[in-house]
Amino acid sequence: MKLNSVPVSSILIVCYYLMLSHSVLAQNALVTAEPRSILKGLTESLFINCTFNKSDDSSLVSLKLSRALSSETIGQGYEELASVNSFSAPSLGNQSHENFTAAWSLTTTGTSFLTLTWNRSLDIKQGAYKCDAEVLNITGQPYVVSNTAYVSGVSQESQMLVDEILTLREENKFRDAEFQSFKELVSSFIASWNRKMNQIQSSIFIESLEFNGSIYQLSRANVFDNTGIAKAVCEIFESRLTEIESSEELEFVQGFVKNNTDMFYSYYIVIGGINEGGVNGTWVSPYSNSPLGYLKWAAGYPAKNTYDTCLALWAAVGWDMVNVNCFTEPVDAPKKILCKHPVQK
Ligand SMILES: *[C@@H]1O[C@H](CO)[C@@H](O)[C@H](O)[C@H]1NC(C)=O
Ligand SMILES: *[C@@H]1O[C@H](CO)[C@@H](O)[C@H](O)[C@H]1NC(C)=O
Ligand SMILES: *[C@@H]1O[C@H](CO)[C@@H](O)[C@H](O)[C@H]1NC(C)=O
Ligand SMILES: *[C@@H]1O[C@H](CO)[C@@H](O)[C@H](O)[C@H]1NC(C)=O
Ligand SMILES: *[C@@H]1O[C@H](CO)[C@@H](O)[C@H](O)[C@H]1NC(C)=O
Ligand SMILES: *[C@@H]1O[C@H](CO)[C@@H](O)[C@H](O)[C@H]1NC(C)=O
Ligand SMILES: *[C@@H]1O[C@H](CO)[C@@H](O)[C@H](O)[C@H]1NC(C)=O
Ligand SMILES: *[C@@H]1O[C@H](CO)[C@@H](O)[C@H](O)[C@H]1NC(C)=O
Ligand SMILES: CC(=O)N[C@H]1CO[C@H](CO)[C@@H](O)[C@@H]1O
Repeated sequence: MKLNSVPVSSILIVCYYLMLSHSVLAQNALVTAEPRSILKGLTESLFINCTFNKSDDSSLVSLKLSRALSSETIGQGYEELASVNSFSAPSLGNQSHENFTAAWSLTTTGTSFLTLTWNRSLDIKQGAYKCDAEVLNITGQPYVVSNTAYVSGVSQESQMLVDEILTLREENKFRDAEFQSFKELVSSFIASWNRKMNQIQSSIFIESLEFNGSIYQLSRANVFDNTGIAKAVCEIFESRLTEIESSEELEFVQGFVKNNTDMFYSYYIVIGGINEGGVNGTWVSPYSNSPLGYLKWAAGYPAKNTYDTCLALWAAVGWDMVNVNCFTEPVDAPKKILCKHPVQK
């Protein structure tokens, strides 16, 4: 009996170990941006740190940082900014075009990093900054783990305030000392505001990776509310209730919600779309009021029920679209909302 139980438990331990190390690995590459929001003309430095923590079953070959500047170029590819590897000299390819300073450390144990710092406000750019760690796993197979940090502008109102200050300086209405202190006041106000918003945002939402120039935000809490409230919650974070525009987008969103909901509940994820014309009415955008361009109903939907005027993705039908009564919530089918946030303004 004892002899028999040994191999079984060893196999379980090995399986557990492989599962564990596999799931840890995906999170081993991280990229952080400081600050995450920039004020054009006022923010004076941008710090991007791409890090990789070694795990027992992998070794790091290289770290690379690249950037997609705008929503037009995101998806069409990233421009490499710098890379370092364990075999040859670092490639700081675009340093002369970019005015960044680089620092790095590649270690065989612990944390490796590649950081880039821009220290002039003119050189700082919004965009998606991607960190790629090329890794060899225990069997010597190479693969790449990636993560992306988004550096965005501030709200239009905040930027208008900044532009106003910069204009006043141009017009010499400010003495230099006055300008400096005003600038510091505004910068620190906006920075602390942004920090708060970022904290609130990450406690309210799970964020997706970028798809076609946007990220998606899935509410952590289950909401018991209607499309109007869902819209308002998205709006606070300068997002919109997700309107799905293509089958590719639906597939991405389905993958994201699948990855971030547990299997014990038959969740409804409320997305953008309303039907005010009764059971035979047209499904329209809650923003433009024009008919939705893309719909993928689950079999048997839309249900002909006067109260089911809210559009959702439903776990029980493979996350296809259903119409649902937004004002009631069966215990086993809680509702969440999905907002969509452009990476770039
Ligand atoms: C790497 O390890 C350090 C120290 O334990 C930790 O602070 C950091 O968050 C880790 N980074 C990643 C990407 O896991
Ligand atoms: C980048 O982040 C890592 C992990 O948090 C840290 O060890 C490293 O010192 C950072 N690099 C710089 C230049 O601050
Ligand atoms: C780099 O900075 C210098 C001044 O420090 C500036 O003259 C030059 O135009 C900058 N290069 C780029 C590509 O922005
Ligand atoms: C800022 O960048 C310039 C040009 O790259 C460099 O000469 C200067 O030392 C940097 N200053 C700081 C504080 O890093
Ligand atoms: C190593 O990577 C290859 C290719 O991704 C994969 O097929 C293999 O299962 C990995 N081995 C381990 C032990 O993770
Ligand atoms: C990407 O976004 C554009 C602009 O919103 C849209 O027209 C296009 O259909 C989207 N592409 C996909 C594959 O979803
Ligand atoms: C969902 O998880 C799988 C497996 O980890 C991953 O390949 C996929 O990119 C994830 N999808 C999204 C949209 O995050
Ligand atoms: C909806 O359309 C069907 C089929 O055209 C019709 O029989 C039904 O009476 C309509 N219902 C309403 C409430 O207009
Ligand atoms: C190696 C590399 O990425 N070079 C790029 C540096 O920047 C210029 C201008 O932004 C690009 O044209 C190069 O392709």
